[in-house]
Amino acid sequence: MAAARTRYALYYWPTIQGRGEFVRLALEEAGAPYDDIARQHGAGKGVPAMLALMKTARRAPFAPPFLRAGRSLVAQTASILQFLGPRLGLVPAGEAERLWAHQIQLTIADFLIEVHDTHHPIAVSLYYEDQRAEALRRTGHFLKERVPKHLGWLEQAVGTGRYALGARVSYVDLSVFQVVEGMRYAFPRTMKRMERKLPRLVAIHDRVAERPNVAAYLASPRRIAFNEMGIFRRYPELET
Ligand SMILES: N[C@@H](CCC(=O)N[C@@H](CS)C(=O)NCC(=O)O)C(=O)O
Repeated sequence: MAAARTRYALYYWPTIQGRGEFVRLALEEAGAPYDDIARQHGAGKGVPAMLALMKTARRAPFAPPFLRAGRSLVAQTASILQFLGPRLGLVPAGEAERLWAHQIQLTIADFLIEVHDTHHPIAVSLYYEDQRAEALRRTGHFLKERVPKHLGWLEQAVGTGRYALGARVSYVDLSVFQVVEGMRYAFPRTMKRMERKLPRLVAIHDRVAERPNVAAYLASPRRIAFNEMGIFRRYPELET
């Protein structure tokens, strides 16, 4: 496969895990060569380069993350993973399996919007501090109604095998890992309560964390720590 020699360029914000992390995890697990453009070239140069591409590229993306692979420029996290999956050996070969993987990833994307809206329920242009009352109200509903529904669905979606799509790891498993990590960071009390009901997600999380390439990545400076600029934020006052 010519694709095996491709050097990828990831375009994403340099100071957060965010949605870019789902792509980073796939590249890291596969040991694929890539440049994390905004991080490697610094916010002063890398971010302007990223924003410029959003203006000038043919079929310009709406928002990061996006990935350059040769002449292809792919945006939307789930589409990037759909594109990378076969190239990196991170999805099974069958059409039905690939559609299922994509469906799960799109549902995770929906969940991420809801996670984001807990701290930005009114407008992305406002600071969290300017929408705290609404954030509190929204998070209450999110934790009580949406987290059990989403994570309960994901728990059964990943099946009973070693990994979500069977014996071999796929990008879905890496995303499950990231969702569990993120939720533990943002809502530790809720997760402590809920994890009893999510044994398969926790098992996949643990298996992914132990994979050599992932473990090396997590221990490296390439893994940005969770913080209060990303999607998963810890505001203890929201988790009442
Ligand atoms: N559906 C897109 C969402 C992309 C997105 O919302 N990116 C954020 C960062 S995680 C962003 O920079 N958005 C800018 C904007 O919406 O104006 C995906 O899953 O990749």
